[in-house]
Amino acid sequence: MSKPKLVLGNKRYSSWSLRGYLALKFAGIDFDEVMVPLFVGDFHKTMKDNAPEAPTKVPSLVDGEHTIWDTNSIMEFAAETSQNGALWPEDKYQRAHARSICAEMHSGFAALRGYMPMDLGQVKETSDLPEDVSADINRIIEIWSDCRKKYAEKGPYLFGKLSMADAAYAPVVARFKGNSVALDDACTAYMLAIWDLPAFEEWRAGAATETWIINV
Ligand SMILES: N[C@@H](CCC(=O)N[C@@H](CS)C(=O)NCC(=O)O)C(=O)O
Repeated sequence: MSKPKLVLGNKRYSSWSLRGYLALKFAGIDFDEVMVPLFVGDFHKTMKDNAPEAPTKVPSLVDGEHTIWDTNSIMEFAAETSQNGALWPEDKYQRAHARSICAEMHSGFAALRGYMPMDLGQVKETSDLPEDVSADINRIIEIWSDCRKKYAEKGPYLFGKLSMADAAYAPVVARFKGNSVALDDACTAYMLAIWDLPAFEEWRAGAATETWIINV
């Protein structure tokens, strides 16, 4: 049987693709990758050629005749197909909490996304942040701090054990590191725990080989 195929964008820039990739890696699912460089040539046609049922956005996952798109769905599918045990917390209230923060990430933080796009190729100092960007950062710090306070005894990730919530927030780690956002000790420790995940290291190694430059 052929492997599922993850259609993804540039590793340097594509934050949604990173979430889909980590979800599959956390789940221990073996997959092939098809890279569609964003904003290069007829990239929407290339996305469509690779995943005809999906919208012209990355990531999408093609598994035989089935296509799964939109990152939250890929995370759910990966968790259901996991070879590595549960990737949502076992307690139903903690699971609901994890899904709440994933949904919040999926539908929110527009100011942060716009002002600090993921760019794994650069690190800069940032000062005088617009108010809405600071508000998004403060909200993420609130989410992380709350999780770490509640679940620290179980391990170093948002819900102690690694979960899909960590895949959802991994691009924020890249944004915070790339923009030298100051964090307290607990959030810094969380950020480093995610940054050092072997799957995230592999992703960054891939990003480092890319030659496309997008003016973000
Ligand atoms: N809601 C989608 C968002 C996907 C998305 O916006 N992907 C970006 C790249 S990170 C994209 O494909 N952009 C191309 C375009 O908008 O034309 C998801 O969760 O997967």
